[in-house]
Amino acid sequence: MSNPHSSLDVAGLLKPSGLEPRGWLRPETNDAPVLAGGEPAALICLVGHAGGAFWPVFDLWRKLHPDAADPLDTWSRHIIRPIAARLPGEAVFPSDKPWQPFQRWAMAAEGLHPSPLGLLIHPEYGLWHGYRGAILFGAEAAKAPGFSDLAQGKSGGIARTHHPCDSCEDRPCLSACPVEAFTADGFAAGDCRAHLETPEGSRACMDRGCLARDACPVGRTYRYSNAQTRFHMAAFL
Ligand code: B12
Ligand code: SF4
Ligand code: SF4
Repeated sequence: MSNPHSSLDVAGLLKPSGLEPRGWLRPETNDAPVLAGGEPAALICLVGHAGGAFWPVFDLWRKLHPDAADPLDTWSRHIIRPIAARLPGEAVFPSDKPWQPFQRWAMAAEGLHPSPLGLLIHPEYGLWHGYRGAILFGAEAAKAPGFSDLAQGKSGGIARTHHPCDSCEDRPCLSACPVEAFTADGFAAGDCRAHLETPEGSRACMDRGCLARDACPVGRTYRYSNAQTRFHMAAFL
């Protein structure tokens, strides 16, 4: 009989939603998120998407649930929680407070690096990917066959990947923002939001998405559709 606790099953369980396991890591005990019973998590599976694979599934769901608050977060809980419970694990979500360090986990699990915009850049997907949740496993569940060979490294599962920004001389992402919101001190979210409320910002960034993100040449085939981009921009504002 095939073992239900396998990485392939996580992928299979997520597949109908357009989400996928994005990477695995074994956190250090003193840095691990704590499970409901007080035990530190021994294994973490990041759940997310490359490009807009989940968009048609989510878009249909939100049309059927027009009154749902924070629809993408609500849909993500609706999809990931029952899958986590079945494995068995516990789901956590990127917008739940206190914020879990999703980007740090992704750097460890997938070997990704931050772009100058702060978003992590993937060698294949570019800036067109995100995280919708993570499944935390206790020590016992993490020993299950299929999991035990995952993420053998101390804090991360795979070697660091090629960093596309290293060979990007012109850095078009940094010159595309009309209000120069990417500063040495980080992302000037207030300047960005103020621009989005102007007629020019509404015509450009709100309608077609962040011009800086869109200026990056990496992973163009994963670029979100304009409908998805508009949804994320409206949620950001
Ligand atoms: C607060 C927050 C914001 C804030 C502030 C973001 C900021 N740049 O300061 C606001 C509302 C402005 C924001 C905006 C956006 N965000 Co945001 N945001 C978050 C959130 C909820 C918490 C971040 C946090 O503080 N975590 C707590 C710390 C402890 O976690 P951490 O992983 O260790 O954080 C480290 C990294 O973030 C890193 N880091 C952060 N910025 C930078 C910049 C550089 C240059 C470097 C080297 C490192 C670095 O340092 C942190 C400390 O270790 C995360 C989800 C999450 N839980 O992480 C999403 C998240 C970071 N956001 C995300 C996205 C997509 C966006 C937007 C593009 C939204 C949109 N319009 O579509 C914009 C982009 C703005 C931008 N250029 O940063 C994604 C990033 C995915 C990716 N590819 O990396 C995340 C992971 C959410 C998700 N569901 O996937 N966001
Ligand atoms: S435009 Fe160049 S520097 Fe900017 S995120 Fe893309 S690869 Fe990195
Ligand atoms: S959305 Fe527009 S104003 Fe905001 S950071 Fe991106 S390019 Fe700049």
